[in-house]
Amino acid sequence: MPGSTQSSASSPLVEANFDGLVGPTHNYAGLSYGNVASTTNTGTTSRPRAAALQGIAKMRRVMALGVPQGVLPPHERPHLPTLRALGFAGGDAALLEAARTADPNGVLLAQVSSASAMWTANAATVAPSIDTADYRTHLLTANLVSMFHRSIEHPTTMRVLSAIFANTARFTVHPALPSSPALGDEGAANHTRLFDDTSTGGQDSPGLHIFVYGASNADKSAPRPKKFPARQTLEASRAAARLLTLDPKRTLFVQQNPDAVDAGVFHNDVIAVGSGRVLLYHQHAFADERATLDAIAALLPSLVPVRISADEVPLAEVVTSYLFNSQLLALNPDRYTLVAPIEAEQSPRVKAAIDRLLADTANPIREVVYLDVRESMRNGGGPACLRLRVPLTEGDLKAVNPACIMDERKLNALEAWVTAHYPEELTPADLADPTLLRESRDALDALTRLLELGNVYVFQGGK
Ligand code: SUG
Repeated sequence: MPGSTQSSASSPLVEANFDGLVGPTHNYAGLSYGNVASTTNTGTTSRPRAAALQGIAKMRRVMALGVPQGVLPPHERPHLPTLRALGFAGGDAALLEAARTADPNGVLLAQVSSASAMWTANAATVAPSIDTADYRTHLLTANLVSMFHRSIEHPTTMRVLSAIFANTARFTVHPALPSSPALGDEGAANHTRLFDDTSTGGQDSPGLHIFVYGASNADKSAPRPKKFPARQTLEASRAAARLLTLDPKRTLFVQQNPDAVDAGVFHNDVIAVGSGRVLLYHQHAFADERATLDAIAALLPSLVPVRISADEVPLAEVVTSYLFNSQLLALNPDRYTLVAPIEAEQSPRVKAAIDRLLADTANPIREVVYLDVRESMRNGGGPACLRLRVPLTEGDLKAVNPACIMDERKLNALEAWVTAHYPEELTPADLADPTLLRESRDALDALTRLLELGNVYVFQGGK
């Protein structure tokens, strides 16, 4: 294979998870139209320190289950380069004051202050070396154009990913697609890689890549959501598959159910999760359930579909419980683990559905772990939103910036760093305070040294 750097034949993949660290400006500003939790909690008081510690506790728990655990840093917020790009001028404090005065409702300041980079399932779409034309791991940075506060993430995400996956013989990090609504791309939240883990190949098996889009930009006559935005376009998904150099014969493009988008399912990972040979999904996940399942089974005969019907869990409760935003860990072909938000345990109907599927030996999901990521959940981000899955060979894993791969000592150091730097509480009104900006910069400066990232932020001179 031209450009091949390694043989994939005898190198089993291990799925590493890169969790986003919640940033010090974590707040509830109601910025995401179509995301029910974000809208419901607008203007309420957030707890950045607790949010970051909940995220670290999740990493610790998942790491203990045997998953290599990486971390992606928060972005610099408030993002003053965006205010300058919008014509505001002056020093730091003057810029914040000008933004506050220009928009007394505080929306602009909230948009440049959101800690939304924590949801790293939206950072990029990933294809492991075993599936790509040049046997490199490819990562396509997501443009996140649908929401202004998220559309400013991709330049920093690109720099961060390039600093972590810096070995160009093994990794290719692609810049985001052009920032047009025609090419709205929300990353791995709308992409699932399945593989046959029962064959002798096990984790060596090539993947089947399922891209789920909200609407086609080109085909305006096709069904589309009527109320809320379809954040992922078919055209963006197709471009992603090309850039990741995937085999078209092992790639599927599937439309999300437009009614589910209108019920608050703004990403596919709010209504389906797949891993190994298992696809856990809701009856209303896809525009055409039968055709989707048939297409997947044709390419992956060992597929185990695990269906939850609307009778068992209605769509509204899918959205409030985030049952499908669980992490599904295929660590052992006979024993999968579901890492679910505690909100799923607290809903009697959802808990009963989980208990039913754990008892059903027709699927390999045997265990559930409920975790508290409530601060993130209140903005519509569950356990699965908080992590980017990166399947790596042993050699790939060794080539990742080691300071970003966690162990107990590094997680302890991160906890101490959060406790030293993060505010306990924040309201949207606090975002104009220059002290918060200063303290956030100090925190990120210290973090880039802990994670050995170099100068990835603009305030540090990063470009
Ligand atoms: O893009 N919420 C994020 C949540 C992203 C969840 N990610 C996945 N499903 N993979 C979003 O809507 C809310 C910010 C606010 O309102 O303050 C926000 O951006």
